[in-house]
Amino acid sequence: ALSGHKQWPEQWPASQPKKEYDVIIVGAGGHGLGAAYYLAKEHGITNVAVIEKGWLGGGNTGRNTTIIRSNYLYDESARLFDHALDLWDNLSTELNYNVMYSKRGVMMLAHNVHDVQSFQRHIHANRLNGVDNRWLSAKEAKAFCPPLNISPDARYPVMGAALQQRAGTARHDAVAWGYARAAAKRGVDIIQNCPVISIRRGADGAVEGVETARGFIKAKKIAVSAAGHTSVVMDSAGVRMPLESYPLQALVSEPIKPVFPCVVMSNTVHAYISQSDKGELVIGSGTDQYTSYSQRGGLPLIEHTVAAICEVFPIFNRMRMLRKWGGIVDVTPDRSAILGKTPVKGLYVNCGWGTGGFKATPGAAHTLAWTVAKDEPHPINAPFTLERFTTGRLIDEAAAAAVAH
Ligand code: FAD
Ligand code: PYC
Repeated sequence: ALSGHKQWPEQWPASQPKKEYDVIIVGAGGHGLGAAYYLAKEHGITNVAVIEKGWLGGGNTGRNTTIIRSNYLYDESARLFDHALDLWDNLSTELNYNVMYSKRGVMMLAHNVHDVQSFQRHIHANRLNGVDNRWLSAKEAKAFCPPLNISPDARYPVMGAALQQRAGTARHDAVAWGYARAAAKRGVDIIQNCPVISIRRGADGAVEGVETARGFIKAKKIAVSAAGHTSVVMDSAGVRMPLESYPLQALVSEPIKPVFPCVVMSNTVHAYISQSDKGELVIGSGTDQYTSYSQRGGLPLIEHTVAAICEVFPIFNRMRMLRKWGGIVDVTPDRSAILGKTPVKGLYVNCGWGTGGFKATPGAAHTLAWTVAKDEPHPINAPFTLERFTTGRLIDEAAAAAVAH
């Protein structure tokens, strides 16, 4: 640091766009960068550009509360999220970059009979799928997380909790940086500050390339991984997506000594909390109630969330909050992702992760790379089609998404 960072090696080169690529990925979040990495590493496809309108990792990847878990209800989701968890296990070694994956356990609080029944259903479904999840009484929940208020007089009494011990958190920026560095080392171009304005299609309907702020770039295949802006980018290719974009907000407190050993989520009170390795409490809300592309969101949501946190964890009553921010999340009608081919030849999409795609990053990226390379669904992403909204074969994960929206 005393060198003013002048002697620090470059992590990835600032690439200039070439005229043509085999694959262009729109969006340098964890999902897009990860897909580029797996395309290069597992499929030998290195003539790839990841094109980002801002700075890499500056979208939801760098704005999320980093909760990683796989306790979803349906078999399709269990396979996808558990595949991601398997990849998380070894990601730091794989990328030679410490993504600080910490399996500190995610506990979901039940505050009423509906919560108890719903979580117990999830626990049974998870265990049938080999996903770890177990029921804790209120006392056991407090033993696992001592700051928890389990008084029966509490405004939101705790009736028990579901605990996924293998779940936890990771350092979000490191995920983007690690994938970026590893992809660039294998020849991928990462082009920042270059908005994709539209996707151009030829007379036969297949993709031809992208119009960008720095001119037209030709590509045989295009994968859109643009999170909250996916519907806009896809619209330019003539594909209407079943997505709504909402702000989702988070905030952090001033840093304090370690007091909070795990992650706690409460869907009913619309709040979730963990403590970062820097000491800040990391807190998040439900989505704003209106669609918007503003990356900030409304203050009433934050007030509601902080009030709920103070009720459930009275020891935090006098904490000061340092900063808050928002990201734009892309929500599907069944709260599950859309991941794979589209009706347009050469066009692929990875979106609809809504409030919960960080945990899926390695799994989504890994299976998307497979689909782009082979032009066919991966067995794990095969159910997550765009067509399910016309066939009706939905994967309704509204309850497991856990964040109010
Ligand atoms: P992003 O990281 O958003 O990347 C998409 C990129 O596309 C962006 O960098 C954007 O700038 C770029 N882009 C968009 N349009 C264009 C264009 N036209 N041209 C070029 N580039 C473009 N998930 C969890 O699993 N756990 C959590 O705890 C969690 N908490 C969250 C808390 C908040 C406050 C928010 C906002 C989200 C949270 N999520 C969480 C959701 C998670 O962050 C996202 O689902 C995930 O990060 C999506 O990753 P991505 O790579 O697809 O998107
Ligand atoms: O999907 O686990 C999640 C999550 C937590 C906070 C926001 N999303």
